[in-house]
Parts: sequence; structure tokens; C-alpha cells
Amino acid sequence: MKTALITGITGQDGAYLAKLLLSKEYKVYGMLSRRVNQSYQNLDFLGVKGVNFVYADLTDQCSIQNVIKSVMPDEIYNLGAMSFVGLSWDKPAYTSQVNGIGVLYMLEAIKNFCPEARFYQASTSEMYGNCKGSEAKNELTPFIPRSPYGVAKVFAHNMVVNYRESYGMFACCGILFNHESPIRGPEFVTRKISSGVAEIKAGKRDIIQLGNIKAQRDWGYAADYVEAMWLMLQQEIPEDYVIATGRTHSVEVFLQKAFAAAGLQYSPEYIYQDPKFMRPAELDVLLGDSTKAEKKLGWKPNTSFEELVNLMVQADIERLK
Ligand code: F7E
Repeated sequence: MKTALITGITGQDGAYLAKLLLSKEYKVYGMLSRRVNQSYQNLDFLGVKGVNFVYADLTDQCSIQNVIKSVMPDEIYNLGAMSFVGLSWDKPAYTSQVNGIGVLYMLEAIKNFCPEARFYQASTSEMYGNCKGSEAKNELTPFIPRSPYGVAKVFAHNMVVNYRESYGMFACCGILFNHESPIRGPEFVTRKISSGVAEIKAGKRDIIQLGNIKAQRDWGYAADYVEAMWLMLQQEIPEDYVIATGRTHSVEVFLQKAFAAAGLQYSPEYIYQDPKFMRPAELDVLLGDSTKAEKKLGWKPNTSFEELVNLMVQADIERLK
């Protein structure tokens, strides 16, 4: 039986990955920081049972070492992060500690105590910034990040590549474009829209407050994307991969589809564009090219944009019943 350690176990991706690995009969350890009252609602929503919880924090090197030494995992998935880009301007040092230095702590602990373990790092399309405008980004596209979140993630990404090259570690980065689901956190734009539309349908609100609705993102389904994480660690050679759908849509199009999925007619009158949700520096268009993942991992997204929007809106309508 293989053993996996997942950081960020209570987040969206942690819950989907735990479900996948348990279905493959892994022994799954989930890392909890205990810094705040952590909620198990994502694991509960997906009916995930059987995770062994261990306590450590990405900002505490001793705790990381202790967990790695005691679990001695075959595979480690580092999904823990301060994942909300908008907040990274308000908490740049904390974001750098968790998303940057925290990854260095993981790499050091693996190198020193568990060097045969395979390591997955959650890299992100935010690392590209506006590089190459609306052209699709692949593994060779340079990183020119435009948020403290993106800057910290580039540090972590480069460190993973460096440890792989310096010490021969089996370490991979998945450069994942936006991935969503019914358990996406309520602060992210897709879930803000799906829950807002469900509440409008139920007569519980009249408007949704948003920021820049012209921004375009390559949105996929989180359940498809965790398959790619697992596949990366099953290869003979550790490499980095872009994971994306190859289609991009504006927030405004997401809105239109979400209203349609709820059986409502979209009108701009439902939207209030609030300056407080505008970012100091925005990424206008993100579009990914995952040809390498398709060729080498045999991975392709299974869920279309329209199916994803529908899935999220129907789940939020159900929640209100
Ligand atoms: O914003 C715009 C916002 O916060 C998407 C994280 O998982 O994916 C995610 O980061 C777009 C941006 O996701 C609102 O300005 C408009 O252009 O849903 P988001 P994100 O920033 O793309 C990447 C790949 C990650 O790695 C991150 O961890 O939507 N937008 N109005 C808004 N965004 C939010 N949150 N709220 C609004 O009201």
C-alpha cells in the first residue's frame, strides 16, 4: 500500500485528491495547521472518509520535519498555500512565507529525511503574469508574475526545479490554470457567481458585487485536475506540466452562462462593479496549452466549461433548498 501526504487537505484540491487516492487504496495523511478553526466541510461534501490527520504548518520548519519523519510518505502533494491572489497584496509577507519559504522547508525535509519520496508542487498560471498577452502559455513560456502570490509561487517553482537538478529528487510542478468546483471557496469569482445566481433565483438577493468582469481565465474542473497531479508522480522521469483546458472565457461570459444554467435571463443590472474587488495589477487573459500533458501523461480535461458552470450553479441551488 502506498502512503501519501497531502498539505492543504481541507481545501478544494486537497479534498478531491484525497478522494482519488483513497479510491486507489493509498493510505492518506492530511496535514492540518490548526492555526485557525479548520473546516472539514469539503471532505464531508465529497464523502471522503479515512484520512489520517497530522499537524504541521508550512511556516514552521520543525513541524514539517517532524511530519515527514513520522509519516515517511511515498508521495507528497504540496497543495497548502495562501491561495487567494487578491489577498496577497494585503498580506505579501505571509504569502511569501507560506507559498515560497514553506516549499523550501518541504524540500529540505524530504532531502534530509525521506529522499526517495516523490514530490508534487502546486505551481500556477499566475506565475506567467501578462507574458505573451492572449497567446496560450506552455512549459517554455517565461514567468513575469504580477502579484505577490505569483512572485512567491515563482520562487517555489524555481526552488523545486533547483532541488531536482541539484539532488536528483523526484520533484514535479503542475502549472495548473484555474480549476473550480462546487466546493470552490466563496471568495473566488466562479463560486461568488454560482452562489450569487442561486440566491437571486431564490429571491434572497438582487445584485452580485464583483470586480473586473472583463478578465479572462482558462477554467477547468478540479476533479479532472487532481488526476493530472497523480499522473505526474507515476512517471519515470520527474518533469513539470501545464494543466489547462485550452479555452478561455471572461468573467462576464461565466456570469451569462451561470444565469442561463439557473433558468434566468442575464442583465447587467444584476451586477455592481465594486472598486474594492479590483486588483492593483490584473492579468487580462490566461490561456493554457497542455499539449505536453496530453502526449506524455495521456491527460485531457473531461469536463467542458458549460458543464462546469452548470455543475456549480445546480449545487448552489441545491444547497439553498
Ligand atoms: O479571480 C476577477 C479577478 O480570484 C479570477 C486561484 O486558485 O487561480 C485562482 O486565482 C478573475 C480575476 O482567481 C471578482 O480580478 C472579478 O481576474 O477567482 P479568482 P485567480 O485570481 O485567477 C489561480 C490559477 C491560482 O493559482 C489561485 O490560487 O476574476 N474578478 N470580480 C474577481 N475575482 C474575485 N475573487 N472576486 C471578484 O469579485
